[in-house]
Amino acid sequence: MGLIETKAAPAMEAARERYQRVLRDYGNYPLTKGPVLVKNLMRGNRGVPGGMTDTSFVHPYKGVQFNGDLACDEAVERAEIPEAIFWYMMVEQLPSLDDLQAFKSDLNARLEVPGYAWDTLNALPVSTHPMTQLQTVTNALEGEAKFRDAYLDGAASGEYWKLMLDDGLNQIAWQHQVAAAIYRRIFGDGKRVEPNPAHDWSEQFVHMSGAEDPSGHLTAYMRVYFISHADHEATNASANTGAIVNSTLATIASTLSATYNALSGPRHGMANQESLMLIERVLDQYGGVPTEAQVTEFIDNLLDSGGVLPGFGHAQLRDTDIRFVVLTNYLATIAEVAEKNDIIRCMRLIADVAPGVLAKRPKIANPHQNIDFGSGAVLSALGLPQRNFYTVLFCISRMWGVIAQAVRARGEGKPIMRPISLTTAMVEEAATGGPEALDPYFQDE
Ligand code: NMX
Ligand code: MLT
Repeated sequence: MGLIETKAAPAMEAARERYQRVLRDYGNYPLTKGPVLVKNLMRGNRGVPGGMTDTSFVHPYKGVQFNGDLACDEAVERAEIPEAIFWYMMVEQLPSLDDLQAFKSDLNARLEVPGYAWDTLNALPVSTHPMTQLQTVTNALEGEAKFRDAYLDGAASGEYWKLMLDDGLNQIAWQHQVAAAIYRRIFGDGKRVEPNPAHDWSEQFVHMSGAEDPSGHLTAYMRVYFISHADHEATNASANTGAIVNSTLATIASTLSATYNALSGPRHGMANQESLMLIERVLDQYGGVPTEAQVTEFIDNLLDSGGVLPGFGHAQLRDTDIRFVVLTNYLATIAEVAEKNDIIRCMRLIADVAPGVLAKRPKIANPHQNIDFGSGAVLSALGLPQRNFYTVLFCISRMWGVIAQAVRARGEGKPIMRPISLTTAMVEEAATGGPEALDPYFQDE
């Protein structure tokens, strides 16, 4: 039993007891002030509580709060590395230096990636999108799941979280290696670089990717990046997908692969790639950093032609994403370079101008920047301009939260996720005949 399992065990036991008690004592209490309206359902369940996790909450104005109390900026300051945030989500306390050292050693002992993962990767054409390469190798690693064998051997349900944690720690030790190998395959000389156990996880990633980082700024930024993207409550599209898949008792590898598939869409994790593409398009169209009037004109034209401005808007947030602020604040450490960098100058200009332009379109609920508008621009300024790789970085960040959520869900004894769905005719029936018209379709509790 590793230290994180020992330390997480009391938190997990308390979480299970609390989960069962809340269900038992409050199961029949109403959860929301008003009824769920037809438009809630028809607009992607917006505003409807659709999941439950204690690893983080997303406040509409303040943004993500790990374990419901540690804001993103504080998390970056106090945890410093994603390993510590994972520990926080699992153990409910930040690790001591000794805890962290033991945790790093545990991860380092798992660094050997099964050889067939590399064979699987190398079987794909180099031209395959980096996200597809990541999803494919992650899915292939399913074969390593200790949970699956133990389950088939009749493991007790109380043991599930430990098995999922064990598999999850293996994935943590492998995923940055897979991502770095994909990067080198597509953008480098194709040779893999071994991880250095003396490094932390983020340092290992930068080292293995072969990216130039003589100043250490890229590594420092990656730590901030990985923490900022690590978790965003249970119901964003990727975490929700992962939670559903894991609730079927599928393996952590399948859970991650499904999570990554959800992240691959441009309304979600691919918006970071699209944001940088947009900035480059603006620079190209105006022959350099445009004026405010030109940015306004560009956005108006984009929206008038039915386009979407990537990196703006959010399904839950209603103000500038704290993660955008945290990531772009990093530019202060490379202020001189940033001032002269056209991508950064253009990103900042659009970030200033766009909210006013978007706010004139009342249908857009949140005209502010989200994490994706800044994350890639900073990466490009730090020497990582390969934008179709950016969603891979989002994936190996989100991995930390999805594993923590899955382990906790199994520890709490949550059941398979299975909400009811309605036909359009039923929605019309409820709207015209009152909600009781749907009674025959609901199961008895
Ligand atoms: N540019 C243009 N139109 C927008 C934008 C935007 N940035 N954001 C919302 N709208 C539109 C949206 O398409 C919808 O139009 P319609 O009714 O014609 O379908 C209308 O405004 C209402 O949408 P909202 O209720 O404001 O947003 P919703 O909760 O449905 O969607 C996003 C949230 C994030 C999908 C949406 O804001 C968007 O597409 N943003 C751009 C893509 C992006 O940045 N995604 C990344 C999100 C963060 N992440 O990391 O995943
Ligand atoms: C995320 O980090 O998952 C995105 O901001 C999307 C979301 O929360 O809905």
